[in-house]
Parts: sequence; structure tokens; C-alpha cells
Amino acid sequence: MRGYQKCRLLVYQIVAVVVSWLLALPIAWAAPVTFWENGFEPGDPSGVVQGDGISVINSTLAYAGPNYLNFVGPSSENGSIISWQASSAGYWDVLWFGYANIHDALETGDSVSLLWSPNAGASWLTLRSYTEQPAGDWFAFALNLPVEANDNPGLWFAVAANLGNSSDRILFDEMVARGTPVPEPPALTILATACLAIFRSRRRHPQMR
Ligand SMILES: [Ca+2]
Ligand SMILES: [Ca+2]
Repeated sequence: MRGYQKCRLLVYQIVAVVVSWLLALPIAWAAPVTFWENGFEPGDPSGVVQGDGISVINSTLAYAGPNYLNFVGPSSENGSIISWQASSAGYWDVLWFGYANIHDALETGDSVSLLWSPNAGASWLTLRSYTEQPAGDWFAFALNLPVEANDNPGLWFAVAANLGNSSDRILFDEMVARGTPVPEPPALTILATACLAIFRSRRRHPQMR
């Protein structure tokens, strides 16, 4: 390959990359969208409950709507946990938002953890834990999930509690998971294929300049 042909190849490659990048920008910059939510408005947890002290309560105390999720002690011996399937298939950059309310102080030994699973509950990873916290009002939590949560149909969320006595209580409401839609590959593939075809055609037919 002569020098000017190498140069032209490089130019075509750079143009293909830049144009592909520009085409992807509107998708990459798209606002995150909600792909899972649970405000507990059906009046049940809408998840898998294991252990004692987990219920949905209809009360004006709810952060939004009529219902909230209630954890009260004492938790089961190995903890009480509720989990939800929240597939992120088709979404990147997953964020889990929600509201919590430590209604009665969490003393030493009490804990409530927000967990996620990349494999439909086969294993769990802790995103945040609350322990030794004073009682308070509703507060927001926002959790960035690692890249393993991207485009993952096995994504599950869970809340696990170890509460020592009947006065321990923590509430949750308005849980939402958001993500950025995964860019559609066909447009980029077609563009790259077209650029490559043009380049090859010009190599075979040098008069096409
Ligand atoms: Ca609610
Ligand atoms: Ca307490």
C-alpha cells in the first residue's frame, strides 16, 4: 500500500469513528428513564418476603400515596429480607432511588441494608447500611450501581433488616430504578460497514477518486 493510500485509509477510519460518535450522542445523552418502581400502592410488598416484621401499611405517614413498606423488630434470627426482580435489560448506568424513614432509633446491633444482586438472588452485594441512627423524618437515598448491573435481566434489589426489639422501626417508600437506554447498534454497524465498503471499492477501483 502506497503512502497516500495509507493516509486515505487513516482519514476514512477517523471520519467513520467521528460520525459514529456523533450519531451515538443523542442516545448517550438521553435522559435516564424509569424501568422499575414500587410505591407499595397495591397494598402489598410486590416482592419476595422472607422473615418476620415486613408489611405494607396504609397510613398518612406514607411518603407518597396511601401505602409504605414497614420493617419492625424483632427480625427473624437470620434477618428479615424482601427482594424484588428489577431487570435492567436494555439500560445502562443504573440508579436506585427511594425514601426511607428511621421511625425509631437504630441501636447498636440493629441494621438495615440495601442490597443488589447481579444473578437473580444467587448472591447479594451491599450498597448501603443504616445502623446506630437516630430517629428522624423521611430522607432520600440514591445509589449508583456498578457496571455489572448494566443491561442485566438478573438484576434484583433487596432490603434486609436485623432489628433487635419491637420498638425498632424503619419505613421505605417510592422506590425507583432508572437507567439510560442502551444505544441501538444497527445504525453504527451500518455506517461502519458502509465506510468499509467505500474504502474497499476505492482500493479495487483507483479511478473512483
Ligand atoms: Ca407509597
Ligand atoms: Ca430502637
